[in-house]
Amino acid sequence: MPSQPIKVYYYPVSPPCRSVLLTARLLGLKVELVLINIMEGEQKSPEFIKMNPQHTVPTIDDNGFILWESRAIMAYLVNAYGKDDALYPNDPQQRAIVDQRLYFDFSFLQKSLELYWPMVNGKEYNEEKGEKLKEAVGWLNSMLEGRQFVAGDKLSIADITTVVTMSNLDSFGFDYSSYGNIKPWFERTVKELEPYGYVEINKSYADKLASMIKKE
Ligand SMILES: N[C@@H](CCC(=O)N[C@@H](CS)C(=O)NCC(=O)O)C(=O)O
Repeated sequence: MPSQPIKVYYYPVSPPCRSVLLTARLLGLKVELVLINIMEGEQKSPEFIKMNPQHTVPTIDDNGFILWESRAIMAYLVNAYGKDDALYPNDPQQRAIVDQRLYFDFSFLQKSLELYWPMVNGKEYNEEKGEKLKEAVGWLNSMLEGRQFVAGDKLSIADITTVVTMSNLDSFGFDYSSYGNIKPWFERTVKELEPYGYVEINKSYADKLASMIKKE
């Protein structure tokens, strides 16, 4: 365990922040939360830029070790503090599948925010982006064939990022009922994460993000 609590610079509505907080909870890590109100531009302060020139949350400070990019942070936390490698396996091939799912979520599924975020600012639903998203959700559905979790039979950090993305979609009203493998995986993953603050850390803020869109 770290000698001092790890500082997590975060904004609660931010999906990647939610993924990091869920991972920290699963690992039983003590964290010191530092709220950065990105809606007020606090991430552009000289102090924050000095630490993270890319000015993004989440960013962590683990006793002087600074890291940003949620998926890199999640992998680091498991590598450094996991009691075992269950969430991010050491086996090269198993880890490669987890990495593939992490990159898939980052490159395709999570792009869904490019569909929904402009709607917060009053833009129309974009059909072309909507079709691309449906295709990506279809790929996720195929990857889940014969698997309990996205990368195999155990929960991994790839399930955490993916469930955060998919919960946003769920709250936005995306209908994934026709993708037969997704609902059971989603429910299974939520059940695993519920004892670790799933509703408080993730679901409530996915709903909040969606309400920002519906308000427009
Ligand atoms: N790929 C990054 C995305 C980080 C990111 O873009 N965070 C947003 C909030 S969701 C942010 O900090 N925006 C403020 C800014 O870019 O100035 C991750 O997964 O950590």
